[in-house]
Amino acid sequence: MNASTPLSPDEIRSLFAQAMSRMYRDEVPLYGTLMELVSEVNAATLARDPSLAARLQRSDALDRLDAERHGAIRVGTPRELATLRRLFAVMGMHPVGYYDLAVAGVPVHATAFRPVDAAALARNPFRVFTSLLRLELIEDAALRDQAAAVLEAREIFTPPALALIERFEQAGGLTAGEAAEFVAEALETFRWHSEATVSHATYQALLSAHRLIADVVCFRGPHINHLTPRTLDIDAAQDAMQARGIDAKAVIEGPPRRRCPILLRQTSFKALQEPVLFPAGDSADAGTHTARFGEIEQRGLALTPKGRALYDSLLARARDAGGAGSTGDYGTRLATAFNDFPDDDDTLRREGLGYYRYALTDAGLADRSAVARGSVEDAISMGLVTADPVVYEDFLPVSAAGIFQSNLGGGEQRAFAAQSNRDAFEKALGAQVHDEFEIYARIERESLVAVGLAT
Ligand code: OOG
Ligand code: NI
Repeated sequence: MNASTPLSPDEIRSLFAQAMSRMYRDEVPLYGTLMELVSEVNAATLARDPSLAARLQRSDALDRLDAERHGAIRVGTPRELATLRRLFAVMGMHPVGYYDLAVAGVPVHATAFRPVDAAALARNPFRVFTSLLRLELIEDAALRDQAAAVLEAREIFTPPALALIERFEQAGGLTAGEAAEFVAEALETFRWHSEATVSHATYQALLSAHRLIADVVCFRGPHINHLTPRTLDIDAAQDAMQARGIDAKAVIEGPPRRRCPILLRQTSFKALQEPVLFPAGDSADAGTHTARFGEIEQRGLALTPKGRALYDSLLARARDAGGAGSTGDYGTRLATAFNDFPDDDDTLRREGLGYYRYALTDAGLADRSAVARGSVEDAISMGLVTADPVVYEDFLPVSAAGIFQSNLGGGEQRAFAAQSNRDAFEKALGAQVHDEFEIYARIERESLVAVGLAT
């Protein structure tokens, strides 16, 4: 390759994801333990279930499995969010979905930066859940103004990172040398800083307004707060975490264990209490901050709007039933509620509850005209075509709120009455977020076209 040939955004994303993983492993050694544990559980799961291995291979998910993870950051201003959008675009990551966490007591709204097309996802699906603080939810006006002033004064990107973003936008790509520099410079934005930018008193005041506000406002940058590998068996991984004495969250967020996994199940280990120095004149005050944690997740079928509506209603049923006079623990209620969600791929597909990706079998490859003669169902029943679940690449607001809550350390629970404000979020972002359902529907449709069952 010529030194001036641009590297693809997919390649830059892979380099960045690797660099981020190395950095976080150095910063939070328990993350390294988690990665080992997940890779052992995945190897055992695949050895036990060759059909799962074959299915993942068909849908391009096997090769990416070990590299697969998501991270999360929280920023404070529209300018920071808009610049992150441009930074992630260099790596082929685009904003998908709008998540309002205020209803769950967390004063942020968010999107996920991730690759959107099937080829890019197969290469490396690295995603970053990115939240924007809603300062307007701080009630105390003086404190709100102080927080805004602190945020306005900081610059979370290095000058070379900003220059390389512009270079990418003008040239339409970065050379290998530029990409390497970009990755190193971009990493600086996500690094942990053990020195706060405000006094201990200001930190405390922001902390009591909301712990998350202190986390966003008091540091030089939006430190990556977790990096999550993908496990094929989250129950086994949760047991393994507990067996190693890792302080795991009690409840796995999301749907219950099923034969056909849907959406996303997640669990985390509790946030670390880390030493921080707060500036105090010529010296510094010692204190601590609780922000960073570890998380693992299992991903399943991407649901259609119909499937998602069913999911939301069953989850609400399990959660609401926790009130007075309810019977059973949460796990039992969840399992009971989800008895009403079909749990075999044929039914899920035929009832239009999830998205599937179609591929020709050897027999189908040998006789493509036979495929085109009948319906999708015919082609499947004749063994000419397979239908495999499209993997859910996004997040779940209720789960995200649970993860936030369990890691804020203060056990606080309060709902903000604020309206969800997608328009304000998109204005800050400087773009509209992609619709996740459209992306999944397109992946399904393209696979039908490729096998000759749609035009
Ligand atoms: C993000 C929490 C959301 C997930 O996996 O749902 C998230 C945060 O704590 O900043 O990462
Ligand atoms: Ni997460």
